[in-house]
Amino acid sequence: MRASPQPTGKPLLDAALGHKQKTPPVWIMRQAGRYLPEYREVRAKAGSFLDLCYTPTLACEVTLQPLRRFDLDAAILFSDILVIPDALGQPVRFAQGEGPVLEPLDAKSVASLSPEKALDHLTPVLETLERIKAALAQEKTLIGFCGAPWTVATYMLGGKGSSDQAAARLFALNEPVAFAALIDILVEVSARYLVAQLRAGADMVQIFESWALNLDETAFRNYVIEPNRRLVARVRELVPDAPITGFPRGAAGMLAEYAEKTGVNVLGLDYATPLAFASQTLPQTLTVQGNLDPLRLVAGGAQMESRAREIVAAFADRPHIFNLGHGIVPQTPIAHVSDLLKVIKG
Ligand code: 1CP
Repeated sequence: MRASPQPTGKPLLDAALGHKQKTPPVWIMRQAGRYLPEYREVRAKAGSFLDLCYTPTLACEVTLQPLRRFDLDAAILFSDILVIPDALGQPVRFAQGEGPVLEPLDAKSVASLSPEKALDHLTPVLETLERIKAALAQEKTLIGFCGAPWTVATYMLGGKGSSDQAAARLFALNEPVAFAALIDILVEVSARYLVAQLRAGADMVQIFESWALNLDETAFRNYVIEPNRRLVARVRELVPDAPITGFPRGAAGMLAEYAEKTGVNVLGLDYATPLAFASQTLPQTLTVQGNLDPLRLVAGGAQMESRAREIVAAFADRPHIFNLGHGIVPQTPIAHVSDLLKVIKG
């Protein structure tokens, strides 16, 4: 178990470092986004979604928007996990109302990715972090992030989001050499990217493994745990003690093994994770993050408030960061977010 450094005065970072807080600090996955009219306004004038990600003044502005409305304990860099394929020379475009579209890789095209130039392409994202850091109140935590190698690979191999990741799962089985080469590239580039984010002002970083679903235990160990373990280790070679959150969505019975083998400080729980299971199987010194169903926030009212209280009570014996169990959705009423924060913060 890692020794906890001294408290920093930033409640969310302190919870991540293992210091239990009186009330759980809160942030909301995808807290900048389409449920906010001020986001939609900036998004409309930015041009494409990636133009927004690569324009530091605008990306900084939308990062800070949710903190002006709500008493959140962290800002999360406004960007996307798919800037990595874009930076590797596999262009990404976001079709209106459709999500990401890429030209899928085959075994040969893996070799033509350009990891050496990737970080140059991401300079505007690092400038965004510097701007956010300069504008953010002292007690707020700044979170950087990337997608985990497997999750990013599912988009690079499938060319779009999918519910079963079949293209990537088959590629891994049929083309093991090219798959391993792709994962190696993603581990190294993502590690250098996270290190650059920490140096540009991020207090901590989150690895989004959004597609840890649909994998048997052997595949889970090979595609999820091992690359996440290598990514965490590589970041800490360059920034010792870097505070890192892992969010392996859908990990279910593999959660404890994921946390133990990767060495993350914080384990993000999706909303399907039963509270009693989490508190019984995860070590009490591990910080947990989560895990309200985003649709409970859409519906709001008494059901939302009682479930939020159950989550807080279930993790009262350990460091806990309150969050949703996946991203906030565009149809969420803004008033429900304020109601939720009142329940958590009293
Ligand atoms: O037009 C728009 O405004 C596009 C909507 C949008 C937004 C607001 C996309 C497209 N990405 C983002 C920002 C984003 N993406 C953030 C910003 C910081 C925040 O406020 O939280 C973050 C952290 C992400 C991360 C991300 N992108 C993930 C991991 C988290 C998760 O939700 O599981 C994933 C899977 C993506 C891919 C992606 N980008 C955008 C969409 C619609 C998707 C999902 C596509 C799919 O369902 O497969």
